[in-house]
Amino acid sequence: MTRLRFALTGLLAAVAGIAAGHLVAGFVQPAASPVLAIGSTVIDLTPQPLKEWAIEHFGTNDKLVLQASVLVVTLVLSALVGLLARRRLWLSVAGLVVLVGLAGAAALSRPTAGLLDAVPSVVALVVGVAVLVGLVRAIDSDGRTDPGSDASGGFARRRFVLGSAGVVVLSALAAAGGQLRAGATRVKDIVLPRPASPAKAFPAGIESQVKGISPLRTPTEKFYRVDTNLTVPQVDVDTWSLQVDGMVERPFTMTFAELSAMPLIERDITMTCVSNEVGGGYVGAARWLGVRLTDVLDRAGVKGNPDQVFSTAVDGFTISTPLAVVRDGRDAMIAIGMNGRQLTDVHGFPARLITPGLYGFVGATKWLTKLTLTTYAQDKAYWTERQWSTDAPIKTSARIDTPAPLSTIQAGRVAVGGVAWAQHRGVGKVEVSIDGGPWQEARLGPDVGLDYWRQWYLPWDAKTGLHRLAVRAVDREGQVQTADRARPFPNGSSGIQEVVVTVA
Ligand SMILES: Nc1nc2c(c(=O)[nH]1)N[C@H]1C(S)=C(S)[C@@H](COP(=O)(O)O)O[C@H]1N2
Ligand SMILES: [Mo]
Repeated sequence: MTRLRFALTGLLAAVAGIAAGHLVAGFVQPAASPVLAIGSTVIDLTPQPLKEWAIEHFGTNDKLVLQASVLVVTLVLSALVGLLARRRLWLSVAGLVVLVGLAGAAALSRPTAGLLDAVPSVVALVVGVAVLVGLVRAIDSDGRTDPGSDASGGFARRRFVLGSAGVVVLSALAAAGGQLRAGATRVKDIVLPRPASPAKAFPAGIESQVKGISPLRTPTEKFYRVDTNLTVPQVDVDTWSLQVDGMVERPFTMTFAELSAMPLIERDITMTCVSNEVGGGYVGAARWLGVRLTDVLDRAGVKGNPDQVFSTAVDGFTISTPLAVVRDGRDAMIAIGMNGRQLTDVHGFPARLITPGLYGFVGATKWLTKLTLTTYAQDKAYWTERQWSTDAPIKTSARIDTPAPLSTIQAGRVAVGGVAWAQHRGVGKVEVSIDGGPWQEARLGPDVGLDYWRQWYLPWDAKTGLHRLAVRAVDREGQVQTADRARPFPNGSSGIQEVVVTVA
């Protein structure tokens, strides 16, 4: 019984420490909250195959699963730390110091960490030790009382139970307070200037005719999100700046007002994540407003022979983009608007890169704050250090949105439909094969340009039974989407999506 109480004591000390740390982090630095700091470090250290496995199996929930796992492991360890107090209290306190020390080290090892990032861990330690010592005293006073004198034993037990309950309640309040506070710093509303070079008029998509097909433009709140961040950076646009340095004639720094006063272009561009599996959902199409990346680089003037644009986010995350690609005439931009509004915090407010034709991890830096002209030999970006490709054009791919995989549909005339993309080459045609039969040309939705996806559908007389639908795209240069299967690592998945449906 006392063993259980010691374990519980360790657990409660950790809960109280984590909650207090989370509360303080809400005020000083949300990302330095103990569990988040450890989680972020785990993300950075996770070996490639495990990362892929997690993204594949948990999808957008991978962050939640990670945080829950960190929490569970921490609680188990802290219960063990609590048990140490049966022998010696100082042993237990030392255990707690080690646990919290790891969180503090994790917080301080973030690329942009300052001393302030240690504060949540220090608070966590003080509160954790206080709870540990307090509850151990309560257990001890229970043990010391005369077994015959029920009254004082009951009193000590009550003290332990009440103390524990108090810790639980206060911790819940502190954790909730930290959460509220971290979410309360919202990004500021700004008015975007009009583009000097507006996008062409946007056509109506065919989603109103073909039920279940992706809309031609992805609403911002439905747009996929992929990044390494456990807390979304909340950037203050008034103090934000963009620094341009490295192999340039005239390094400079500019404010958001200066950036948005440059000539703006507006373009419809489809983004894809390299982690997208064939048929997957890490792809979205939006209208972006921004400054041509070459305009900004020209202002600094290229010096020597740099081969990459090395971009840095406010949290220290980095991305490499081949300079030759940026300068080949495509609409690579520093975007400040998405779908007619300022960027949302999850999509990189106040400014991000968009490079049409490249996967996001080599051209779409969110929360951008620095552009460095350099060489691949000199500087390695986050994913380059993890052995992903530096040259990563988006592979041609087609996706079936309807009918859904393994669904049961009514016999009769139905539409097989979806979207296909071959950014910067353009979708030439889309073909569907039913039950391994010949490739039949699908009808295409409106053309929004080379960098945008294309909706497609094929009317189909569905007959009762089990059927296998496959789709592939052909780009405008006549290149057929490859049937060779590849995993996302190191430069994007490939293969042909097949969907099995039952026709009743
Ligand atoms: N700062 C930062 N920018 C980032 C990332 C990141 O982890 N951190 N991930 C990249 C990846 S892998 C992709 S696919 C795109 C996704 O952009 P989205 O979340 O707006 O869809 O952002 C890119 N930019
Ligand atoms: Mo990505």
